[in-house]
Amino acid sequence: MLKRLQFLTSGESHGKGLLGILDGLPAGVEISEEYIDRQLKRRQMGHGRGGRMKIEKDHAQLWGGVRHGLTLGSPVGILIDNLDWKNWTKKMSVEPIQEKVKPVTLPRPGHADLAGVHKYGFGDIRNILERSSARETTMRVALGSVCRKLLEDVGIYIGSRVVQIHNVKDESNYKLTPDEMNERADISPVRCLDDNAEKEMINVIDDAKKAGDSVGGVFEVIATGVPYGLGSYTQWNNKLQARISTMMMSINAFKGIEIGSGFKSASQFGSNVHDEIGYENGKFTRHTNNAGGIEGGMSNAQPIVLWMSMKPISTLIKPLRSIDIVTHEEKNAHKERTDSCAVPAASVVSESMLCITLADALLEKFGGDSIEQLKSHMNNSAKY
Ligand code: EPS
Repeated sequence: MLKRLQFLTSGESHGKGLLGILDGLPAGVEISEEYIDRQLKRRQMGHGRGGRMKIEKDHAQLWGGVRHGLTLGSPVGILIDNLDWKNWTKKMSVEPIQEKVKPVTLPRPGHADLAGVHKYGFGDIRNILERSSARETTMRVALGSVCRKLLEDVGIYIGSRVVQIHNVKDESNYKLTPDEMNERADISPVRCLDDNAEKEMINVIDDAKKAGDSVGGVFEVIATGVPYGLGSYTQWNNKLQARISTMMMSINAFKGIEIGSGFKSASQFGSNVHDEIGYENGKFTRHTNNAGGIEGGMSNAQPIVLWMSMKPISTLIKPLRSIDIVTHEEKNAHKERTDSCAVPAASVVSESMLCITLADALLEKFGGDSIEQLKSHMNNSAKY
């Protein structure tokens, strides 16, 4: 559903590292490894992460598309080494090896394992789980950061906060800019803005961890500074909410997305749902933002507001029942190092996917081979 940008990632969770290419960006966007690393660090944090995040110190190496700190308009290439690779050189060797490596044969309910072995005809679930691991989202954050920089250059900002973990909710309402939201969320171990809810969220994660279990949750993602008219009502695949949803629902373990008042609006009268229009200082305004910044498949210059739900991670320390794919014996599912909760990290991944989607829709509407051209096109025709 991307119209102007393209991106691909490659790499296994315990392979040498991750590779990413982002094509279609204009020239002249100021970007550095340090800027990308700041976002990568945000993804590595969060109470409930497992041992892997103690091993990794994710660092983006810019391999192409950037010269003297500015994008060239050519594909941006990024490499991120897996520091854990040194412990997996045999099990994950690219070359054939003499030594026998014990295959993984006990599929984890909820993961890609069982459908994956049937689809590809593998006898070793490791061939599935390495790529279906959420390790891949590291590269999405790296590529998304380059888009984030472009958006910031034209006044579009993206932030997020955790709203719920398991059955603990933060029900407060906040009126914060995305930067203010991230500033507060990033110092919370669960990216939650309410101190009481934060404590309870930490407890619920600790309890799950002790029980060898996992928990999911809900988070909010917002974008401000978006002008009128990204996306279009003219064709199904032009609609902005469809483009955002495709990108969001491609993130591991994501189970649902709500836009604006989302599912809640189903039980309301239309008169309570639609955002009345006002006019102040030469601009149309809205009394509310239940639409979450999108009407008729287009941005309407109000903040874009999304709520996303993530299921509990399916790799469990206390595994569920499963069947061996070779012997068909009933046994417990495969145990692999895991996180008891990755909701805070997922909120950062989600921000990054929104950055790519909005940068794409912005470039589609305003065009430009350089950031200067994009800015000048926006100065001429963007409406807020
Ligand atoms: C992850 C890396 C993985 C897991 C986690 C997310 O590393 P490892 O498998 O070496 O511990 O910690 O992925 C899963 C739990 C999963 O089921 O895919 C990461 O970098 O975010």
